[in-house]
Amino acid sequence: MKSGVFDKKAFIQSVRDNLKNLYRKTLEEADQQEIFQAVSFAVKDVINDRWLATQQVFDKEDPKIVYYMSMEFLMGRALGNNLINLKEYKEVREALDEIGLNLDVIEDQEPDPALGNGGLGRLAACFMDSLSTLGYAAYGCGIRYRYGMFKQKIQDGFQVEVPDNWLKNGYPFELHRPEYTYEIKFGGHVRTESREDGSLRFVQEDYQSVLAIPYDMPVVGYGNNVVNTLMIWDAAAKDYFELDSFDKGDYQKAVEQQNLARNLVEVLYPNDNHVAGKELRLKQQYFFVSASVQRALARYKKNHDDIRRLPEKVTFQLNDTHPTVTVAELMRILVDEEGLGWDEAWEITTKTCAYTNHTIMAEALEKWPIEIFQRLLPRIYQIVDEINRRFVLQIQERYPGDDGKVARMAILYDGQVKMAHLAIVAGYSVNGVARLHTEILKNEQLHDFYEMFPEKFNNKTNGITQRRFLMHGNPLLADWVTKHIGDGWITELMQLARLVPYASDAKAQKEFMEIKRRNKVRLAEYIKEHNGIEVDPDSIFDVQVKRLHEYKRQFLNILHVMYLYNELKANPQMDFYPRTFIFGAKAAAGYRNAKLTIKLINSVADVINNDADIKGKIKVVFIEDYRVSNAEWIFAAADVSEQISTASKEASGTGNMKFMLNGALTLGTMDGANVEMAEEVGMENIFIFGMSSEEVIAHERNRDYDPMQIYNSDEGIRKVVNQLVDGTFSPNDPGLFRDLYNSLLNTQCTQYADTYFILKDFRSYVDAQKRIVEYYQDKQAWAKSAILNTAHAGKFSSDRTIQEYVDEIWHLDHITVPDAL
Ligand code: DL6
Repeated sequence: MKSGVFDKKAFIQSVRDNLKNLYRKTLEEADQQEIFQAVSFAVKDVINDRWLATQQVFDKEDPKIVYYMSMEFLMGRALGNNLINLKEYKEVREALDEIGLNLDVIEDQEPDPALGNGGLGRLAACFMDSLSTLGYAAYGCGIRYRYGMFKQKIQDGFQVEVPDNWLKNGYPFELHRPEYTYEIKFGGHVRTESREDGSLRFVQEDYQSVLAIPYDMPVVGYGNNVVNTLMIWDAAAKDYFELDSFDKGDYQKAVEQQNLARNLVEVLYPNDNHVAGKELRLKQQYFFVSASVQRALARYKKNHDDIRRLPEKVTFQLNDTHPTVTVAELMRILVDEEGLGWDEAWEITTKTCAYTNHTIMAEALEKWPIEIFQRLLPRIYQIVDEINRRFVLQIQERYPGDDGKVARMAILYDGQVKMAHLAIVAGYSVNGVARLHTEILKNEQLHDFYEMFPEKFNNKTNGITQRRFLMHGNPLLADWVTKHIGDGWITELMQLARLVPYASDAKAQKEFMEIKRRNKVRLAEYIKEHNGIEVDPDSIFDVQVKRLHEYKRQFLNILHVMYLYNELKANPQMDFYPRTFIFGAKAAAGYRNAKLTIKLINSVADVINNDADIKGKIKVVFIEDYRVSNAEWIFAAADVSEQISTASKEASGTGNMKFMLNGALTLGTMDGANVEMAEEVGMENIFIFGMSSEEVIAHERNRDYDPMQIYNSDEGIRKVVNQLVDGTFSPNDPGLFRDLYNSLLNTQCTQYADTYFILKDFRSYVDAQKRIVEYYQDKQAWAKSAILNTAHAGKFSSDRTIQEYVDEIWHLDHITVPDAL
């Protein structure tokens, strides 16, 4: 298959050849997994030509490169996405069709590479897609976890975690690169010796070491021949290869090094917006950071003699604080290996590293006990200690006598290493991920730092890639959009605004809603197959899919479902428009209340779905194992998108944007990027409820919120809260949901009761839900709003976000890759 010109015959031949070479089988003998592998290798063949061509452009033009440092890349399946970006999706589908193969079935064989938890990891994947599509040189740097995000099974309504062995059949889109192996050192101690010129040299001794070996994955740009690289690191024991230690009888050390290597990359920590503070996690961080920085510097040094000019060609973007040791590792290499003085090294480092903050949740702020940090990374600790010493002097000079400032801002304090402080002090840019979030960082969370370094702070509102979340996930709507405004939106999403006139056009409305219905039928079939539940495609599909976290308030949603059910039970004849409430969420394995909320949703579903009295007017569905691949179908089918976090808590959200792009109307709080979505689409096309972030922050500051008052004065609320403990939804174990009940009312249980203001926002949420149902019944008005949501989603493309990072932070050079030979 030649790039640009799709040759059907050659492609089929390539698939047949691959089957022969990989499995010694004919097309007729191969199973679907084998066919997936063979098709993927045929596609990779085309990608490799462009990948090579891109590398040649890198070598020739020497563009500045961004290294996107991230513990997580939630890539999702690659085959379909690669075909789309190669602009050969339809051609390949037809070619396969001719030989009796179905591309949907083949795509379904691919494991869902889930090297990430949720929003942060998926954002990194969207950014890689946009970097390639916009023609900028980039490496994603991460870890090749053997087991990604766990697979979720629901058993008896409870979440059960099952390991995700995504590599078991081999992954066709990765390339093993042992020639770029690096050694990473842990532990031991640091010896100081004098150089000839009198300066000091620091030598780490008695350490344990591990080899980092990269696997490269191609990231294909849309229709432009650019292929960037995601390099994810595997670990191997050094002595396992050299067998030296065995020879010397140092068997114990060899075994330890093997164990270290095996454990390091074994599993992704399944926590979203929460740190567990495990030693192994810090090892993972240093492991991939050290390897990536070494590879980046080796690449730079291949073509440049002067390390002082590194910032002209290299920038490291730290995706949250997880890769913050980048700062100290770069200092270590510059000082210890390149022989630079501290000031020179610091000058380079602080022009090369930039930091993105993704959360204000206190439990997600990374702090490492000094004891662990120093023991695992003795030389890195010395460097952090020196950075801290100098920074504290700076604070004291600026705020003489203000010990509070030092206490709040120091990097090392109270026996802890505060990673966000290190990232801010060393970073040349600090950005939040939505305007409101950035303002909260500046005015509340990071106010002291903002006061000291206002020039570092900036906002980059998140975005999503339309190639995956419209073209691939919703081909019917993608074609409809193209039919009306041409295909420019695929790379310039702002062009969607040209759909605005169609929002009032009866024919366009009918077509748009017909597409929505077909997507609802597709999802209804999925639900029937996976949950055994019949749902009515003409009911309102009200959807909340995201990680399960108390601040995201799935609990509020299900309490409202219980409330509606009570109303309908009390008055079965009432006018009631059929509703289907769809949930999908994974909870961190050790997060009790989150897991209990999943059980509650499933228990409520059991009772309501099986209650003949309500005649199927309410259905509740919990979709098992919510992940990138089924998400694409869910976004396409939603009427209502639930974005109901407690205002101020959701940094941005990106699911909200995917729903909007697919024509769902948002039911949300003024939180994260919802604020900017409302601004784009207009308040008449979005349903906003609940307290503002200012109100929430004021209550938190004054500690004056009392949920018991609401419970005592509102009968409807009291009834649903009591149902948590009276056995209505858990007749065999009435105490099952007591912890959830306590979280609302009992101050003993959390810092304060109802931390996330569920009862406070409950009535406002009920009202917004009522408005939605009324509005939905005005078919024309709804269709108009739905089209306007798609039409105004242009701002939320990750292409726009990346262009802003390039213009305002990274200053990368644009590259053009010619057609491969
Ligand atoms: O920026 C991506 C994504 C935001 O859209 C979410 O609002 C935010 O919760 C999430 N943050 C994290 C932080 N995790 N840690 N640490 O996942 O980032």
